[in-house]
Amino acid sequence: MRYGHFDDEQREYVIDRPDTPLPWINYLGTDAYYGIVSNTAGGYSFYRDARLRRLTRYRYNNAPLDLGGRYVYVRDDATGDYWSPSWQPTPERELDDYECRHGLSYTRIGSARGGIRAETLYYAPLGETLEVWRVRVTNERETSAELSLFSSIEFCLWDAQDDATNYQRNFSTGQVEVADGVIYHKTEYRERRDHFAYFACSEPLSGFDTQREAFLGPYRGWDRPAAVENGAATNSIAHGWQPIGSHHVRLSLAPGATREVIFVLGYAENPKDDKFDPPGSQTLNKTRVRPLIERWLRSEQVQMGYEDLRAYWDDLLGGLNVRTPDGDTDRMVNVWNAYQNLVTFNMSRSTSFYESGIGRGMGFRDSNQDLLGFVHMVPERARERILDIAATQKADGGAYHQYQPLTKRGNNDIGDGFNDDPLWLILGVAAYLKETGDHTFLDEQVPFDNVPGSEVPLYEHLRRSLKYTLDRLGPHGLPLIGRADWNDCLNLNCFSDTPGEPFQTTENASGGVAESVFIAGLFVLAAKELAVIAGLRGQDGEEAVYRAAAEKMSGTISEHGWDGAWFRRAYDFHGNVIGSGENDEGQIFIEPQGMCVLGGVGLDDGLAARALDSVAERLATPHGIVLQQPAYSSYRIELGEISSYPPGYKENAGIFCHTNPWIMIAETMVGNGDRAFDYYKRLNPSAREEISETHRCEPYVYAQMIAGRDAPTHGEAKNSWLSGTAAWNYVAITQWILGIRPDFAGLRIDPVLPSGWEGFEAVRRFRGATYEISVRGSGRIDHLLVDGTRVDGDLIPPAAPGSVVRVEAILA
Ligand code: BGC
Ligand code: IFM
Repeated sequence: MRYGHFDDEQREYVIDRPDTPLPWINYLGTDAYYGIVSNTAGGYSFYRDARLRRLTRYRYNNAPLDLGGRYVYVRDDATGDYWSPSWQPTPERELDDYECRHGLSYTRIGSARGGIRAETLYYAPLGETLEVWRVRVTNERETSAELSLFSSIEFCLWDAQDDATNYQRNFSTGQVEVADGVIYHKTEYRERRDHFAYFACSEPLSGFDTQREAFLGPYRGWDRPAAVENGAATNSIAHGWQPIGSHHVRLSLAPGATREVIFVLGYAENPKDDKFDPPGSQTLNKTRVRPLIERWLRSEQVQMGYEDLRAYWDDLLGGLNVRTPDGDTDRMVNVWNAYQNLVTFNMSRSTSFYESGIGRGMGFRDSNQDLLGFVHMVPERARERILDIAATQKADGGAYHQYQPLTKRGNNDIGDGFNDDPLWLILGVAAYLKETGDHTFLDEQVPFDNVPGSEVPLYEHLRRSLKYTLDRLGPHGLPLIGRADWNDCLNLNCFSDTPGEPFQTTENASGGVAESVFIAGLFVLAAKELAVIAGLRGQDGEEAVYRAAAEKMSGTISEHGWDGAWFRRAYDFHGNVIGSGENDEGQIFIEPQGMCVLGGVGLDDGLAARALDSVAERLATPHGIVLQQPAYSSYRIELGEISSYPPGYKENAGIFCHTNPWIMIAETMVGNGDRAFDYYKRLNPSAREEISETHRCEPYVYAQMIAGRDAPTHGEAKNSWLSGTAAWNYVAITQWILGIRPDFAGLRIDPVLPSGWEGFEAVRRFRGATYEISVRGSGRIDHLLVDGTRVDGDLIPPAAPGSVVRVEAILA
């Protein structure tokens, strides 16, 4: 069952009923001002930091779900009937029709009731720290209509964590000011004088409200605000309690007439030496923002801003466009997967329907992987991101697990000891180099732990990343896992002497001897990449050392990491094997099967193919590949958080979508295009649209997790949007199945297609040139025709920037 459809031409997902199984959200903003918006206008806005600069309030895990947002109410002043065109927060008021269009950084929600149609376009203009709501109201009746329109938002008192907990203080701090129809939210302004919010309307007001209780009425909810019911705002001024913003506008509409009303919600920051607002003045000087507000309340400006936003996305999505025999592939690659990659870049793991905006770290590991999905669209931003990440690395090569987006400093709360972290930096940098060819990047001076004076070339950071692993090998010669590796919940050095006690991260977690086969595979991959990089820098001695280290680790994996039919997962604190036929549960894990093969382990001796067969036999389900089997049926202190999840969820045998593309890529490496593509389609959100009542999350983006076969809700997705799943699925389909793969020496075309395909077309921007690619035939690459000239193999050397290159790839 579907709840909408894709409008491929407009690049919109069109939701045609409001009661989606879960809120289906979208993102506003592209740079500093951001928001989430659901299909019923739920959500909130913030400036840069979703915790410290939250503009509007949102209550997570509310009942009903997703209540609180950017609501508009329409009231028929002749009858007193009122409703919200976005369905929420007045779901009892039936709509005659409804449509929500989520586009790229904008959302439009509209509906009709009793012959009055209202539609709101929400977006945040490029380069501004504000959002606009353009409401269009049309009278579709044969008689004229006297209407009232009410806007509404609830202000957050900036720090979202404090806002949700510190009522003894916060019920007394709220302050607003209303001038010329603009509502200013100035809580915190008394002491800081450096930021405030404004909420403005294009039309003359009949009234306004800024105190929630005055607007809603005592003990009433957003479903029946007293001001709306009475058809009259109360001109309330908030003193403490819950400041809100609501404008009341009256509209008189002749039959067939449409009126446009624009609302602008924005954030303003005063410079330190502000001449407008000297300390001591209690009235906000509006001089700075007035002209900006005037500009964005104008219809032509709003239209222009919308067109600019569309052009911005045209340009970004121009990095890669494909036309294949499969519509779900085209739609995800060309629009939605690429869009999700950039959203993930902007948000990291901060803000979604599942991420509350309060846990503020940017992951060292996560950010390096996110980069794989957007480096071709915004290479210069990827460059900046890598420098930020690398500057948090410690001198011993170790990493803080997270860093803060505002200060860009390592985060001490979570600390370090996730021993896979440093290796991801090598993969992130390699991806940037392959995309751009910008090898001077490696000479960029980057500090350790942001300590001034500790700067060394970025290349030195990569060396230390590798050394970090080599300095930490365990009893089998495999890398020590530390607190955890990619699988945050595999806490093998966590134990308790008291049976039945909840797991804890012990003091000696990073000192324990548990080892990870996954990190071993990742090491082989990273060491090989660094060897190539060293070679390109003319450091041949080092190149040989890294190759030898990769080979040695490969050997160790074959010796101690092979279980007979698949790769083992780990050894625990006590030296017991994990992910082996010897175990009663958790016999086979997906991660090492993917990562060892990505590192090239077992490609020559058949182990890789055997491991992948085991994945197909033991882990694959129609909804994707589960993380491990059999699921842990009870909590096991010696394994940590993984077994705290009920069977089939999250790391305990859920379909952890992030890992599936590793298997897809591995399948292409052993030449199995059918299996690779089959796995790809099992997860492809567009291909799952048909089963939306089972999948439940948005059909236009990937979710982190789909419940595994041990779960009663097998097939149900959770945690959509912010996950490494987006980047890796994009890499799997574009670089390995379609095979358009940037490499150090140029662009490779090496498809491993499902049988039945006879090629596809693609346009790829690469290092400033445009490649128009046409792949023909089936089988593996035989030769290329580059502008008509035959090239044996799969590598197109980089062309002059600005040129357009015609490439025919002949498979045989
Ligand atoms: C949490 C896990 C969660 C993982 C991914 C970890 O830090 O402990 O519960 O699955 O992050 O979000
Ligand atoms: O690898 C992690 C990631 O860093 C955060 N989300 C969960 C994954 C698996 O535990």
